[in-house]
Amino acid sequence: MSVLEEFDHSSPFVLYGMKTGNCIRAAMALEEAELPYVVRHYDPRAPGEGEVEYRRLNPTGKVPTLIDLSQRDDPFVLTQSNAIVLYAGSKAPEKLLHAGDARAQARVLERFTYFVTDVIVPNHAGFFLKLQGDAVAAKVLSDRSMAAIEDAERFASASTFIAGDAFSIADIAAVTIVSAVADELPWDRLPALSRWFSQVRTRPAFVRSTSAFDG
Ligand SMILES: N[C@@H](CCC(=O)N[C@@H](CS)C(=O)NCC(=O)O)C(=O)O
Repeated sequence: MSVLEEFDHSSPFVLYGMKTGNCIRAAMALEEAELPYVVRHYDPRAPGEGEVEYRRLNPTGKVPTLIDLSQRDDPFVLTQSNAIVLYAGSKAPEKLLHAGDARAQARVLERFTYFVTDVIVPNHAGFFLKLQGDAVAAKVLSDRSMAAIEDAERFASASTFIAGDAFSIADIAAVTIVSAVADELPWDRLPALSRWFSQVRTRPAFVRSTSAFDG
């Protein structure tokens, strides 16, 4: 029996992960898109007996991994937290992608990719360099990531949310990475971003996603 055949299909989505920013980002997207999912806790650093099975789903051994069982005979496995965010967005396009208005949707993708490429990527790369003991290179990347977050003050100054006056996947990418570095940001110089951050963190989807991997 394959790994996918073991699921009971009682919930259309299964999200493997643990309490990390990448996994919370994926969970928040499912919550915002109102896609019913169950969580399967998986810690890549202590995978235990489930590792072989898990790597059949995700050969990298990393989390998160999403399984879409909504087409009973054609399950779909998706890795990469930001791909999961986009996939969830595609299930609720008017709500999360501002679909129907080409310019508004392009703005969502612009701001989403801003946070992915200019904030999340250097943050993660800096984290791994620090683990390798290269503090100087780690700081270069961390500083770039933090500067990009500070520059997002102009997004929050111009509109209620990161990509306009309605919530979108850009806010999901942004709030999860800003939460991870919130203690290091100069909030007194970021009044609009501070207002946005407080607002998005009170969303039920954010609250539920941060506790999705507890227990
Ligand atoms: N780019 C991937 C990164 C996935 C990733 O590195 N996940 C971490 C946890 S947040 C992990 O599984 N680390 C274990 C490892 O690197 O072996 C994503 O966004 O999903």
